[in-house]
Amino acid sequence: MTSTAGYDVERIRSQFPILQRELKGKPLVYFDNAATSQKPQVVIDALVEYYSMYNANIHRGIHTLAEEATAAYEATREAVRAFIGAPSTEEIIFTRGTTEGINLVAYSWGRANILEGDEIIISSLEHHSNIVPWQMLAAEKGAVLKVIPINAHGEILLEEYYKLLNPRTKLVSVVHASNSLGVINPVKVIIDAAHAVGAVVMIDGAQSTVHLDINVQELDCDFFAFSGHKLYAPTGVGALYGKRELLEAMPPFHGGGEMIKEVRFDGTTYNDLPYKFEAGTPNIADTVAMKAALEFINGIGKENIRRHENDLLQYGTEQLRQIPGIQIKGDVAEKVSVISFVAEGIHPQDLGVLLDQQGIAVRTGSHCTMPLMQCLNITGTTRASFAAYNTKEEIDRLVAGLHKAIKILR
Ligand code: 7TS
Repeated sequence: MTSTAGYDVERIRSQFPILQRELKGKPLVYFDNAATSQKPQVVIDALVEYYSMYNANIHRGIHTLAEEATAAYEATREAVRAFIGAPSTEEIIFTRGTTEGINLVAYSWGRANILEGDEIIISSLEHHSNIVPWQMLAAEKGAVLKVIPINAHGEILLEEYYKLLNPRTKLVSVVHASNSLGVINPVKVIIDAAHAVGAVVMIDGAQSTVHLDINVQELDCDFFAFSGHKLYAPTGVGALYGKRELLEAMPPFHGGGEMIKEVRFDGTTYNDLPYKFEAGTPNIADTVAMKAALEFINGIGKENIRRHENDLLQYGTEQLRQIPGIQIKGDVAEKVSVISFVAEGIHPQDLGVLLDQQGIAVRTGSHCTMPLMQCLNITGTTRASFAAYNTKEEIDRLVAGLHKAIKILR
């Protein structure tokens, strides 16, 4: 057994049906967890149970099934609140994921608060979903989008960030942990400095929420978005946290049922938080199952998972550093369990295809961070990202697979 003392990785693996699968005649090695994680049986069961036992539309029916579905949906809201340390469930809005959470803020808060000449700051590390909504907003409003530079390791240059801040800065939106490199940003420092000039701060927690302890009150961020599917929950569900006073002052994002108190042809009054931002029938089943995913993580203990993932990260980094011609990008101390690398003279996609032929799933390309790739002067990387169920044996298979692929491609 190669797992960290007390961490029963085989027991954890046995809860993920997909890990029994063979790919190209070999046991699947799934190292694309930063894109989406696999789902444990408890999450799959929660979906089946919902549809088998209490499928109904929520918040509207007075019949038993509707009450049960509503209770389960709202129980997830409480589980999310606790998971990210938010003060109240009114401040937790269910979304389709991080992308929708950021767009909600850009459309609702942004269009109400950003004026011509105002400045929005993002970082060089952002995923496209934390770039494009702000570009669209800036273009519409005549606002200015500024970008915090990074060094060659992918670390934010804080001194340069401080120089960008000024009284015209209205919003700072940065990623907590980079999906492409794994680098963890010093978000607390970034948030405090933004607040000092009166700016609002949004944190993209897509990659951090599964790996790091999140407490939005300690961070003091104004908005925080994450996706369920990266933390063992189904696709199509996530959450946005926002500070109550901001959410209350914001206009709705989508109009429709559920988000209203009263509708008349001569005017409509909007519902209270969080329903004001949840128009229409939501993704009930996947939201209900997200609670099972959060309980799965809490059951193992985030700290235990983190220790295990850090072991994998350290082991994998040491192994990959020994392969001639391989260079790790974002090779810094403060990282989540992502190893992104380039192999001299080899296109990442070719490497990905040859690894796939050996049953190893990695992600290749720009990882939806094209501007970051431009900053690093590369077109893309090969990325291996680890989850609670990965093992050192799997990393050994990656290393062997890389040797084999490099021999073929060189
Ligand atoms: N922000 C970051 C940092 C991300 O990693 C992702 C998805 C998103 C936002 C968007 O999340 P979504 O759930 O709304 O799509 N990242 C990746 C990835 O690295 N590979 O595939 C998706």
